[in-house]
Amino acid sequence: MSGDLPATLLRQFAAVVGPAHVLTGDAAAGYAVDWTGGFAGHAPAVLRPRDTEEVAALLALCADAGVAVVPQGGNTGLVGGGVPLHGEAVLSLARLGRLGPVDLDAGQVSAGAGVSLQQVAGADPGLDLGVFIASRDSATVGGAVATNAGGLRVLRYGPMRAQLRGIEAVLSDGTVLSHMSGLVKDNTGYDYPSLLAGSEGTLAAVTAARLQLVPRMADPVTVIVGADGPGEVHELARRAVREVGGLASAEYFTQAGLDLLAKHAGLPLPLRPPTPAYLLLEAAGPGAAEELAELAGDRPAAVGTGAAKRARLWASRERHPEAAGFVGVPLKLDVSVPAARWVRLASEVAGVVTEADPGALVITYGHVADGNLHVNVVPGAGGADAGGGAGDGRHEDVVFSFVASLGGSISAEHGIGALKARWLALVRSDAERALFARLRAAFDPAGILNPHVLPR
Ligand code: 2HG
Ligand code: ZN
Repeated sequence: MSGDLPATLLRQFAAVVGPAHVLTGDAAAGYAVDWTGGFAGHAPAVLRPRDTEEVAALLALCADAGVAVVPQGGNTGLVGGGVPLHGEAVLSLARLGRLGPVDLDAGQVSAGAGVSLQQVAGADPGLDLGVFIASRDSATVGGAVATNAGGLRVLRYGPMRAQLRGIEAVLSDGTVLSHMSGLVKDNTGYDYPSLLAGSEGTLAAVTAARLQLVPRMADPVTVIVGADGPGEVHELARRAVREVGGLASAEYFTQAGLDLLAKHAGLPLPLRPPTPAYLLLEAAGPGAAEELAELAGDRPAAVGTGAAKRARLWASRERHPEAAGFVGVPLKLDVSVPAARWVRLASEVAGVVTEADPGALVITYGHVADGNLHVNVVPGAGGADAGGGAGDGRHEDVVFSFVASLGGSISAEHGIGALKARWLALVRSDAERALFARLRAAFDPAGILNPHVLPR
């Protein structure tokens, strides 16, 4: 299939990165499908530069030739934003793996786009990365910035955008932008690093980031509390945010997800007897254990201090993204609503889906203190959204309309990607989308960067 691009262009790519790093045919196939298997495309070439200069040279060639490009990091995205669904070339940033020395004065580190989040987290024994996601071993800095990744500690440290103290990125014409000095106070014009966070590869290819690190939690305590439903979970989480000083996580999941994980992955249940809903809390610092115990009161609870026990408790929550996948190819809907409406969302969304598709399986879980819920849907027979959203779209329609009616967002942390582009107008006005398109034209006049996500 390398015939999709002219042989002369492939030779020019090879002259930049070396022939071993221009992949075509079978060698390119793994870069064209996402983790869920729901988004599968075709890449006429996968380009694997090793540094910023090579990225710049490749993008300039693509812009001249009018070749569309999808930047790709660890390929752990869930909305089809990092795979070539329309025959784009893939620009893999995975080889940009240079990691810091840690600047202990500032508590910061500079990391190449291809460095994994786990490598950043491990850069210094006393420091940690504030963004903590289940895919941290594969997810990379470039992708996490481009999608503004959230995860399990947002209530404490914010999403990836909040860790950014600088960025290096390449525009589609090959211009290198670099603002990596890591200044905390720097009011010298537009904060374009912040704009690139969450831009999903449409404005520039992120090649490196300057990241603020946070103090590593000392002796964290994890507790899973059993609850009768989302209302009790929300009430407890709200109290935890106010009463537990060192709180880092407040995570929701249900027995329905645990049952699938027990059946298909042999995961042990965290509490016996099981309860309908669960809240996982994690906190550190003086008094954390006592404050968590006080909060749990006489509810059923499991407590863990120490890495092995905590990991066992976390598995109940962290493995939830796999649960629906044991039954079919899941649609991954990631939504948020104002805090006061989260209980309605968590209680009613499954019914909203099954009213539209009575055979659908719905598994919900998420980051309760952020108003964020993950709605994983396996369509019933005949209701499949082949290609993760390219089908009839009725599941997205009903969930996103419900969320919009609650004043929420159709993407809390995963992005718009290919999955949600059709529904953006539910939550962003004509004026906003027109501004998005103008920003995009200013950054990428050639229109080659991830053309099929976000409005043009
Ligand atoms: C999580 O919170 C991730 O586990 C993934 O955001 C959610 O797979 C999903 O839908
Ligand atoms: Zn999440």
